[in-house]
Formats: sequence, structure tokens, C-alpha cells
Amino acid sequence: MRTRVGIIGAGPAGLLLAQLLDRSGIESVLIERQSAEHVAGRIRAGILESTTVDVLRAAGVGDRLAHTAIEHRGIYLQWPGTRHQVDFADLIGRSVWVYGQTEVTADLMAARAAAGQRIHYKVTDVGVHEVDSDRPHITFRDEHGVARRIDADVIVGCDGFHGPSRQAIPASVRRTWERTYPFAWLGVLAEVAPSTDELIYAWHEDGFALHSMRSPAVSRFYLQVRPEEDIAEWSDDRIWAALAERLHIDGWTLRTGTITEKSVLPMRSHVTAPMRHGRLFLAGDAAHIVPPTGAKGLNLAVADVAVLAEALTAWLGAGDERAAAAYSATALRRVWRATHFSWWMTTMLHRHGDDFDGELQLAQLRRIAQSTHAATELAENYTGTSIETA
Ligand code: RFL
Ligand code: PHB
Repeated sequence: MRTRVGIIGAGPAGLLLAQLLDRSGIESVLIERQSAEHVAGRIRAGILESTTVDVLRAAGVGDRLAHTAIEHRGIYLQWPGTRHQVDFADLIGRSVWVYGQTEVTADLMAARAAAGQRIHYKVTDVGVHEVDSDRPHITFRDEHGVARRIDADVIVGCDGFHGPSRQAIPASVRRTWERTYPFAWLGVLAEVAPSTDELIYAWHEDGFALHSMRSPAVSRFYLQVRPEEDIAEWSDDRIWAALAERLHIDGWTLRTGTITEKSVLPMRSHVTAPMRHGRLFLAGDAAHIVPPTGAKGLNLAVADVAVLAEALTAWLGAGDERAAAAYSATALRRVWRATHFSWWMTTMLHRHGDDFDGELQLAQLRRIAQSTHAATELAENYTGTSIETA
């Protein structure tokens, strides 16, 4: 096969890149390790920055989003005895949107199908070759086990944290930074109306809890647990009891319902640089992971791809390589900002260390409630910067 852009991974980053390139008249081929059903069913992120919404609209996948996404003007920060609203709209005139990653993926998959674009699902043995040359190529086996090869002008690794693309950057030029956290999240999806109008991020003696949502009838929750936590030890009753305890505030009750999904998620920060080597580019989780406390993972992937699609269009469409040459540096500025914010939210809200750490966390939370400057810092980071000013 011959194409302009060979894309590895059909998560949000890969699907969106193919869609944006298509709208600029640049052909691509996508390969994906999992089945389409598996990709469509993964429950992950839920919060979109308004910039992300703008990019999705510009990509032609904004219709369903415009009708069903729910705009949120802020979040609650909570600690024992206090539930404090940080009102982004009042502070800086910006907001965020609740729209599940499953919905974003479904919209992008429908758009790809409508465009008749080539996607190979259930591929194996993916190899990335000769990215230092003018003839980079990808080898793989298709779902029938047939060996295939894609020759492309450029290859983009959108294959997430466990994909092979990152390793195709020689160890001599690749640099990584990593932090693992001494806790994990137990994520829960439940068929019950949210018990709150805004997301609640709660500091608690027993550990962090988050009340999020997916729709007027579906709630999403997270509980801080140990990294090695055995999910079998978390009965539905135990989950509801822990959520009620950690989210408790006088005069408020948590509605309960049927739990439809639960899983334990590891927490880490990871950055790989450069995000371009020769004719190989990395985007999304393939290059960086943030802990989910700041709700940045999906938004960062979308921002990378928005910058990259424009750079590749200029290069492959008009012969101007300047933006492609600047891609890694441009993307990494936003990545490091989000990495800092996600680390900060994570360390402020999760129980770790000793009582001294706990008192520092509470002092920081009170500071946000008392100071417009401190609250504005949170609001600007949470709602995200525009693509151009990152
Ligand atoms: P994805 O979504 O991981 O997609 C990568 C795709 O590449 C495929 N792949 C391969 N394809 C071909 N050949 C190979 N050898 C391949 N190896 C892998 C994979 O099957 C997959 O389809 O990365 P992308 O597109 O960069 O999108 C990033 C977002 O998905 C991610 O940042 C967020 O979902 C992170 N994240 C969360 N972020 C939040 O903001 N809030 C959350 O609540 C939240 N929950 C999560 C998450 C990430 C999770 N993972 C990755 C463990 C929960 C989970 C479980
Ligand atoms: C979610 O709804 O999945 C969600 C919301 C906010 C976060 C992380 C995850 O910070």
C-alpha cells in the first residue's frame, strides 16, 4: 500500500488525525491492534476543554456533541466540612463540556466510515522502519494473518502508552521523564442520575473521591485505592459506602444505582521527547501520560493532533516544512504545562505521605477558596489554553 500518512493506532488521536487530514485533502491509512468494537467500548475520559470542542467541530464531528454534551461552568473542591465551588465562568469566562471519550470515538468512527477511509483493525506484528530516510514504512499482519506493508511520506504513532512507535526513536536521541504515584483509581460507571450539578473533587482522610457524570442518567465515580488493589474486594455495596463517606457533606445525599463497569487504573506521569524523529511523529498517549486528576489526557491528544494536522498539511500539501519542524517543541510546551497541572491536582487531592503532607494539602485547598488569584490559576489550567497560545 502507498499513502501520504501512515497512522498507527485508532484511538481518539489517530481517528481525529485521519479526519483532519482528510478534510485538507491528504490521504492516510490507519492500522489498529484491537477490533472496532473494543475501541468503541473503552470507557475513559469525560471532560472536554472548549478548545477540544472547537477542534471537533472544525473536524466536522460536532453535531451530536452540540446536542448532547453538557456545558459545565466549574467544579467543586471538597474537604471535610466544606464544598467550595470554583466557578470558571465567573473567574475567566470559560467552561468545559461533559462528553464521554466513547462518544468522541463513536463520532469519529462514523465520520471515517462515511469518508470511506482505510482502517485495518486487529492487526499484529506492527513494525516501524527507516524513519530516518525518505522512504519510511510500516509492516504488519492484517486480521487474516497476511503480511502487509504501508509506504508513506510520514508515519504518525498514535498507538498509546503501550504501542511500539515510541521505541522507533533511537535510544540515543530519545529522552523520557516519569513519575509513578503510590496510589491508583477505582473507576465506576453507574446507571444513576448525578447527585450533583458540577463535578466534585473530594479530599478525604480515607483517600480522594471524584463524582463525575456522563449524562443525565449516568454517573461516573473514582476512588483512590492502592496500586495493587484487588477489584474483587470491592463489592458494589462497599463502593457505594466508600463514595458516600468520602463525598459526605451535611444536607446532601448520594443517589445510588446499578454499577455497570468497574476497574482499577494506574496513575503515572510520563513524557517522551522529541515528538518527532525524521519522518516519524508521535501524538497523544504515545508520547505522554498524565494522571487523570486534571482531566487532561484526551484534551492533550486532541491538541497534539490539531497542531500536527496543520503542520502536515503545510508540509505535504504546500511543501512548507516549518511547522512540522517546530511540532515537537510546540506540542511539548503544552504537554509540560498539563503535566505540571495534573501532578499538582493529583498531589493536592490524594492521601499520601504523612500528616504534615495532609495539612499542606488542606492549606492549599483553603487558599483556592480564599484567593481569586489562586482559584484563577486552577480555572485557567483546567479549562485549557487555546492551541495557539500554549
Ligand atoms: P489511546 O486511546 O490509548 O489509543 C491508542 C490506540 O493505539 C492502539 N495500539 C496499536 N495499534 C496498532 N498497533 C499497535 N502495536 C498498537 N498498540 C496500541 C490501541 O489499541 C489504541 O486503540 O491513545 P490516544 O488516541 O492518544 O488517546 C488518549 C486518551 O485515550 C487518553 O489520554 C485518556 O483516555 C486517558 N485516560 C483518561 N483521561 C482523562 O482525562 N480522564 C479519564 O478518566 C481517563 N481515564 C484514561 C482513562 C486512560 C486509560 N488507559 C489508557 C489505561 C482510563 C484508562 C483505562
Ligand atoms: C471522568 O468523567 O471520567 C473524569 C472527569 C474528571 C477527571 C477525570 C475523569 O478529572
